[in-house]
Amino acid sequence: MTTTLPELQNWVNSVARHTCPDNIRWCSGSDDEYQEFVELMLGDGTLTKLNDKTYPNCYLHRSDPDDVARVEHLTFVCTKNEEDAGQNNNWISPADGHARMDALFDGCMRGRTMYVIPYCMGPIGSRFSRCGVEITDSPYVVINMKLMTRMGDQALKRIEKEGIFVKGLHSTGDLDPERRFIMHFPDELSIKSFGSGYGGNALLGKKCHALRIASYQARQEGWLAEHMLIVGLESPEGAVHYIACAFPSACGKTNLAMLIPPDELHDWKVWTLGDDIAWLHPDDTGKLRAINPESGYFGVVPGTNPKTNKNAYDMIMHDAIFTNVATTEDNEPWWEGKQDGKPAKDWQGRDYDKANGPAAHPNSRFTVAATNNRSYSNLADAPEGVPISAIVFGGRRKHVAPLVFEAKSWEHGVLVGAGTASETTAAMVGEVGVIRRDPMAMKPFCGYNFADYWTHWLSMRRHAKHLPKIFHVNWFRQNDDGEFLWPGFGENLRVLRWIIERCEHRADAEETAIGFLPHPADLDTVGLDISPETMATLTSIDSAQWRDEMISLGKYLKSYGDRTPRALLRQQEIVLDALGEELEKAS
Ligand code: GTP
Ligand code: SPV
Ligand code: MN
Repeated sequence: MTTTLPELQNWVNSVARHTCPDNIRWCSGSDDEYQEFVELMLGDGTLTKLNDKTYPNCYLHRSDPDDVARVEHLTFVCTKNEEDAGQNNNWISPADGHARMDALFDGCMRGRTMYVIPYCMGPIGSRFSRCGVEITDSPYVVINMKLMTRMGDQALKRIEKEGIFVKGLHSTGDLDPERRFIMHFPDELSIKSFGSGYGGNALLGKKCHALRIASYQARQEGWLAEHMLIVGLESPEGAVHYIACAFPSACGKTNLAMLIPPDELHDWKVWTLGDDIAWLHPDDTGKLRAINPESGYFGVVPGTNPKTNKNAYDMIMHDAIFTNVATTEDNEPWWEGKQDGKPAKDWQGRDYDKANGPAAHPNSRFTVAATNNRSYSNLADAPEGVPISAIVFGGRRKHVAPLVFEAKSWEHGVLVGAGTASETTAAMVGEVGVIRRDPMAMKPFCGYNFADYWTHWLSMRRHAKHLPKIFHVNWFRQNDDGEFLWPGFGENLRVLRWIIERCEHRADAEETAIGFLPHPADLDTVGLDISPETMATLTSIDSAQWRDEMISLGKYLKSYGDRTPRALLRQQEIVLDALGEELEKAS
């Protein structure tokens, strides 16, 4: 197979001349091809087969121990002007970026096969979908792309018809962290990634294309490409609301997207549209509609068990790829928080020894097709997407942030999003548990200057008349003993229910300086073992702490200089003034 599109053929030819592979393989995306690559990797040890009785068609991949997460310090956005990339990104000029990457790619595929993967982000027939072609020398990337995107023949047909595609060039190189870079050239719709085989570094359809490149295009075209799950919530009366939630990496998107209602809310239904990325477009009626550009999940494994998330637990028991989990004596996958079995070998294949740290890597992941998920929505393939009732921002905050609050307006909601802060997690290389600003959960993924991004968010007012309400949640509040105050997981539906009822103007709330908070009685806690004191803590704010929070946010926003939208600073001043009044009244 080759292609009828000269631009694609020429690009593949020129990459081949430059990287010197032994073979070129155009991927069709068929099941047979998937199996062929699995066999190839079982043969050379890239994959091992897991217990086929209990985990049919499941495979384990152990990555290089120095290649276990995204590398933000090695990720670049190469715009012509440095200011356009913004201080939120690493920058290097396109010419220098290409020169550096081309030197790395020179002859790097000698002795290897070069795979050409046409893919479509979003339903094949949707006008919102965008296509790309990833060239890689990693068959592991190919099988992951097969589970996570609509890839192969169908995508190639669309590319040949449209003539437009994102060019993604990837090589694992020698996995030397000193020779590892992920560079984006948004004006050329191209990506070059070298030296990593892991997740978002290597599966270029995901963060590189569907967030960094897409966010850049979305700004030019009047839509939003966001790090958000999309979930449908069906009430006992049969009304369905779709909400989109932006939480930073490893802060609960996958879990929320497929949550199982607690017994007390058993007559609610939850439908998963997406667990990581949403593309939001204003429609003709002035509403925002969302599609999930992906068709599979690359999810955090640790913590998954029948209690926290039975949907996820069950969906990874067949036809799944595990990366960097531990294994049991019976060759089943094992991870911290599994609540069953014990590890024999750790994620590096060593005999398990507590002294070596966790058995499964904290950023160990599963890859599955979305169709494995029992709660997968049949609207996930709808070309027009689903209408969004509420946008929810959130983070991992031990202190300060209450369980939930509602922004007072779209403009205030943009401030709430821009002000999101969260403790860092194992999803990226670096220290864990450090609070950092992660506006809209897009710090690692926004393909341009954050100040322009906030301006773009504010401008959605002009594109869409009936914008969703905006909320903020925090499932991760802790007491002094480091225990979570809120049970989380399925119980989060209680909070989502209040959010929906606010959208329907049916639920009560108290107005505070930072937004509307539920009174404890406004949240359904029937059957929950939670004290009134804890509920009071979760549903109130400390005005003095919030004043500090707002002052620091003001400094942060201003650090973006003249480009920071005045309207956003104005919102920050309004909240700060209101907090001042609250404090004065209290004293
Ligand atoms: P990325 O794939 O990195 O974008 O992560 P994500 O946002 O999808 O996070 P995910 O749902 O995989 O959750 C990450 C970790 O947080 C897992 O270990 C979960 O068990 C844990 N977690 C998720 N939801 C909750 C919750 O409501 N409460 C608590 N305490 N932990 C949670
Ligand atoms: C994230 O870090 O937000 C992920 C995992 O979803 S990765 O695909 O590696 O970016
Ligand atoms: Mn993510």
